[in-house]
Amino acid sequence: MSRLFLLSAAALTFAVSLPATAHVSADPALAEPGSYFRTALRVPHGCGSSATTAIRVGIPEGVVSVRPQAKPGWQVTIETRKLAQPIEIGHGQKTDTLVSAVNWSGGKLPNEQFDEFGLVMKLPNQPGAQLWLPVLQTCESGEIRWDQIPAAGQSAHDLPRPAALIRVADAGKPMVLAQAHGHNHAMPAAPKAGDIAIEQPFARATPAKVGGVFMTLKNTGGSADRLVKATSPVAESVELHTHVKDGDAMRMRPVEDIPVPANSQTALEPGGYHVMLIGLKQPLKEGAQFPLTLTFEKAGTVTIQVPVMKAGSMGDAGHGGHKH
Ligand SMILES: [Cu+2]
Repeated sequence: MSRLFLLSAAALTFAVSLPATAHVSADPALAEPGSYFRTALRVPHGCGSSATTAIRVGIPEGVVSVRPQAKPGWQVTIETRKLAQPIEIGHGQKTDTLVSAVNWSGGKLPNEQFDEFGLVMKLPNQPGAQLWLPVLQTCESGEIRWDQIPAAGQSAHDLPRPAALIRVADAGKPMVLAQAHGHNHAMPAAPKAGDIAIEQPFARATPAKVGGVFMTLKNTGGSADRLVKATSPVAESVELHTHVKDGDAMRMRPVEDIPVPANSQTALEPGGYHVMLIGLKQPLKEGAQFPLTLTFEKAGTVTIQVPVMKAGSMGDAGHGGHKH
């Protein structure tokens, strides 16, 4: 279900942002510092009139984790490089091997069609950084090297074959930045976005790849609002879910938003509305906490710290019925 979501979002983006210049490009191209960033490389045409048969994407310095998207009809292979010294890759983990390039090969993308090659990457915590991904496009006849990087004072628009660019956003999300450094464990007493207080957030410890987050959203303002989006660096994607009765079972279903009426409150609780973490990078361990960024339609965005409680804590109604 989450994959369908991503596909439809990508299609939507495509409709509004097909570039006039038909270069290989990353979309989306703007990322949060230190985030697990999902993007796709769009290949808009072949080499001359020849079909594309392979794409090789170079992974820039500072990217410490890469997961390519599987693609029907294409083989995915990964090239790695060994580091002299192991480095921290977040969540207390270290590695001495990094992905240096990802290859998709064996497919056939006609010149008249475009396609996208998806990646999830853990980006460096460097606000304002520009990450250039050189792309080698191989065709049935010939190849194109999208590997040009603008020099100082030069624009990528002036280059005939620019590398794909990912921009790391400027600072402005201090909680997420602090978490990425691993030193900030302060939890603000009652984080608020505008008139909405986020009370008693918690997640439950789980060894699984998915986890629910619960809280109470208290709206002290005179106008109705809606939670429209949640993101977290600990998961590949985050969805807003509710539970619906399906025969005797409770099943989860993604929702577009979670309403918070004026002068009222909405509980996100087991068996009801919740925030769903999908593709957890690490098991959620009791006693840990992680940042979660909530965006409300009117009240704006706030980043909270979510403590991880014991598995099954505070009522366990419904989550046993989760189907993913
Ligand atoms: Cu769920």
